[in-house]
Amino acid sequence: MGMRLLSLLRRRGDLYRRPFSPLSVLRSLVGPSPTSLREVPRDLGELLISRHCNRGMASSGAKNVRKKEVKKETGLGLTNKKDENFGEWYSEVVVNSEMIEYYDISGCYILRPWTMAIWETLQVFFDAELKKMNIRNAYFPLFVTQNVLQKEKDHIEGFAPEVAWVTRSGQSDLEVPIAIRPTSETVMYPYFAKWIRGHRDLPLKLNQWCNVVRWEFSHPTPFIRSREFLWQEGHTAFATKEEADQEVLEILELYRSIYEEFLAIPVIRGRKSELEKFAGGLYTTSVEAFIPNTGRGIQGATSHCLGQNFAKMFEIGFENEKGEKAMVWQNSWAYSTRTIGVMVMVHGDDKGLVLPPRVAAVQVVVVPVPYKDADMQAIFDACSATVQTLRTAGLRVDTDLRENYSPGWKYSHWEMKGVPLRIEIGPKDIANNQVRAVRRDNGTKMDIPVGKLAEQVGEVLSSIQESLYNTAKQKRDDCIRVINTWDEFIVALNEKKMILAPWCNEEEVEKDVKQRTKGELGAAKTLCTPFDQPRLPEGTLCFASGKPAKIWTYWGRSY
Ligand code: 87F
Repeated sequence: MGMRLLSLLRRRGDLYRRPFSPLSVLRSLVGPSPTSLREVPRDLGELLISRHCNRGMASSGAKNVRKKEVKKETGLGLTNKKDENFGEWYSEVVVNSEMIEYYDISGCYILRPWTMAIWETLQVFFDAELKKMNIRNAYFPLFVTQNVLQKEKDHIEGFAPEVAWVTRSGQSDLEVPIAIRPTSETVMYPYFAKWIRGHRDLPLKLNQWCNVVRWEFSHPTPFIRSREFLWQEGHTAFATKEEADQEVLEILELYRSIYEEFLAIPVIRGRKSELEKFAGGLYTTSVEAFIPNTGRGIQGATSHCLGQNFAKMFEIGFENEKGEKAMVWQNSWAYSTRTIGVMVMVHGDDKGLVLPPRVAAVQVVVVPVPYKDADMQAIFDACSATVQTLRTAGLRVDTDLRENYSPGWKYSHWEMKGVPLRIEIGPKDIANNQVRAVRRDNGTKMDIPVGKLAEQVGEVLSSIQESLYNTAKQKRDDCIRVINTWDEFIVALNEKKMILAPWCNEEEVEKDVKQRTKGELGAAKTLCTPFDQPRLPEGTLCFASGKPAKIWTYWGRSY
């Protein structure tokens, strides 16, 4: 295990270190005794600890000590199965894993520390990459006046119902209502116009990390469709279209990294159709993921070239090197907390969340497994030493020494929270100078010699990261259908597939496909035209119009 792999899995800061809890209670209940080897199956561990507690308490003679009794496994598992009731399963997972708490305003959710740790990991990566590109952070206000917002009225029109307004302060109505930003073009661009004068002021490349509000009316879903969400929005201005074009793709590549390298989710990079692009821009590129269980595509992040549309609207002009007046070329791009929802949907299973090691707040959890007559002090010492060794190697490790929960309960708890690797330490492990490691993704168990802890745990985490990606890619690829005719298209759509089809690239035809596939589950639309285009044999016809096909495009239902 090279340092490279370790540093890949390392997260900046040690947010999740906790001091060890006092062991005295358990120690006094179980008492030091000669090590008994693992003669009892691990699953019985919790029964044993429960018995020990009772015995210890009985001998202590104090009635109120009984309260320390080990909790039974109640209410820990999921009641819904991923393959049977996906929507309910998802809601249950995000809550039971302690990522989300529901809030009393529909479409608004509390993002708990388990979620924020993931968001912060993505932020640290992306922010560092932006700095390499000389893109600087700024912060613009949350509010925007009606006047400025409407400056953009051509494209805002379609979005207008989603804009939330502040109309009152205390008991008095505001003279003019103030909008809450749904995105910040109108907030920022008047100042771009002010700050950009000559070619020396270009490029102007800003990013902001913030929240935005879109008052959605369709069914809210944590992370995926919420009325307030966190994102970064990048807004840049260049002297030339070439520079803008290049940045669009550089940013898209970072979005690909976030999905594929951090969240272990395969995505397709491509261009949006005219109908699906950001109406205010010139062209839109995106990374598209797919959720096999629902058969829906999901736009993972977008990187737009705005062309000169906004420059004209907001009069963002400059004097070029020849002393002539020119308009800037602009881009805007964003990814949001939706990324985390996609991760839950793609990797989660019937035991709960499954976290890719690179984003997990806790990559390894160490659980002591007390057995009858075991030397508890030795077990706890081994747990502490394991934590120490792995933390020194740069991994994010926690230990669960709570004395009022059984090992079995802890296993379920950390499985629900998706911790990639569990290390169990019992008497037999101590006798053999090893630990038992259990993978969250596939349940594989292995014994790791103490002397090779850092090295082997690092390797296992890398292997989990890789295998999550490969499994997700296999499942995604199994859902892709390449079709040529309308009949094949309908069959594939009914089978909830992501469909790669030869298309004439005409807006009217896409509208027609939408119309013809309208139904309870929603209409089919284009997801993207992949940059990676298969060969299009001469004479290939559009699956929907029968006209000559120009491109291969992904179609499907989507979020
Ligand atoms: C909702 C209400 C008002 C999306 C909205 O993608 C306006 C809008 O402009 C709106 N929903 N959009 C498009 C956002 C475009 C663009 N903004 C900067 C991005 C990336 C970040």
